[in-house]
Amino acid sequence: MKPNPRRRFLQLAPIAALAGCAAKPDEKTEDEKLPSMVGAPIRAYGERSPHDKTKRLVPDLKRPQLGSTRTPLADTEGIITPAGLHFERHHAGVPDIDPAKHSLLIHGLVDRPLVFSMAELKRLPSESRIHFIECSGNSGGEWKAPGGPDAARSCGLASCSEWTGVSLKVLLDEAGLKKEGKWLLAEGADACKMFRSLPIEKCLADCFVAYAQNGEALRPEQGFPLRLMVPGYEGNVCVKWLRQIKVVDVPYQSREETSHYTDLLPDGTARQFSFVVDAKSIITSPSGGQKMNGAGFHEIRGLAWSGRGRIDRVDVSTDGGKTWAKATLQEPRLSMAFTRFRMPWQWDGQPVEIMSRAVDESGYVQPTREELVAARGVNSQYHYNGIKSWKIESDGSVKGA
Ligand SMILES: Nc1nc2c(c(=O)[nH]1)N[C@H]1C(S)=C(S)[C@@H](COP(=O)(O)O)O[C@H]1N2
Ligand SMILES: [Mo]
Repeated sequence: MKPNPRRRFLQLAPIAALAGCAAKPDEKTEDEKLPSMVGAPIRAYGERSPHDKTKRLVPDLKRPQLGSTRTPLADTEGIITPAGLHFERHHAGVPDIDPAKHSLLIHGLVDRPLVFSMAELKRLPSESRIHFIECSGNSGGEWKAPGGPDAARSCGLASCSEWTGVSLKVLLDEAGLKKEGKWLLAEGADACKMFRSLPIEKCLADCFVAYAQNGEALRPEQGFPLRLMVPGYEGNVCVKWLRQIKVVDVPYQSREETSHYTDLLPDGTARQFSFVVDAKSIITSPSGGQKMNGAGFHEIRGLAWSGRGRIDRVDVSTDGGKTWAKATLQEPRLSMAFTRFRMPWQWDGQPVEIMSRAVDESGYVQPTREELVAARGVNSQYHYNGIKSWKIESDGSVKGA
């Protein structure tokens, strides 16, 4: 019977001397050549292998406190972003907060204003959920100049973690919400005193204050000791170093709601409070900056997410958008979390353009750049979710298209 070539992914040449059947008696077999070594001693907190050099993308800024670092999406697997690679975005640097001295004030339109210490928060009923955070400025460069060179630069202001904490509903029930309370202001303890207004329905539905990330305390960059999690909404509302929540009757038009995070439309009006993250996807492998090591089998891998719920489908095109095939989605598919997609592919070594298109459970289809620009113009720096393509040259190099 002829071997089925489709069964073998890589056409590797077999090794000469197999275990136990060396060609000559004085020659070492392949398994005898495998090295052995005495290991390093035990340690109290694990570190990565020194051979793993994966890093966040850190721009060279004069005032890094105002900046952001990006997740190297092309070098992450599955759906969880390791805490040390979670993107960071802050407007006044990372404060050093002693959790023993930190508290959360809840006041405004409530029956009983309350202050919770961290220890008191941890006594309350807890929950853990996996959610992405995406900065509204992610992919902002693609509005004016599509072609972001790699996955980190084009899309790295998005990450996904398991977050643990207490639901806002539990906290607001303790304080007793007054019926005039329709919005909530959440404020951080960093120097910019960043605050955002959030509609009370969303707060009661699924928001929570998180003190843990991927099984351990939040990292300082992610808001240690406490942050707000607003699943599916633009990252900016997930206020870090959370210190007060005030229940109010109307949105307060904060700096982040007026000068930032609004989209100037072609007719001169602005799109404001566009909280929900629209469905988006990106192929992380092969992606810009990588080099294909030869024609033949390659697995196309990528990430998709939506603020409207689960990802229903991801289509992949390997012919510049002419035809599309359904990718396999990693289970479980979680609501408002990263979803990993995969597709086997035989590359014939010819130049091609590859791209992905996410569809979420609400039926929303990720738009092409042309469709997005037709609807919103090119004035905005925020909320870009157009289809991203990569160009593969015949030498195997991959570039942003
Ligand atoms: N207090 C405070 N919260 C903040 C910010 C900030 O500067 N200060 N940045 C916001 C922005 S713009 C984003 S996108 C997210 C980023 O969260 P991360 O740094 O954990 O990725 O935090 C939000 N929360
Ligand atoms: Mo952001």
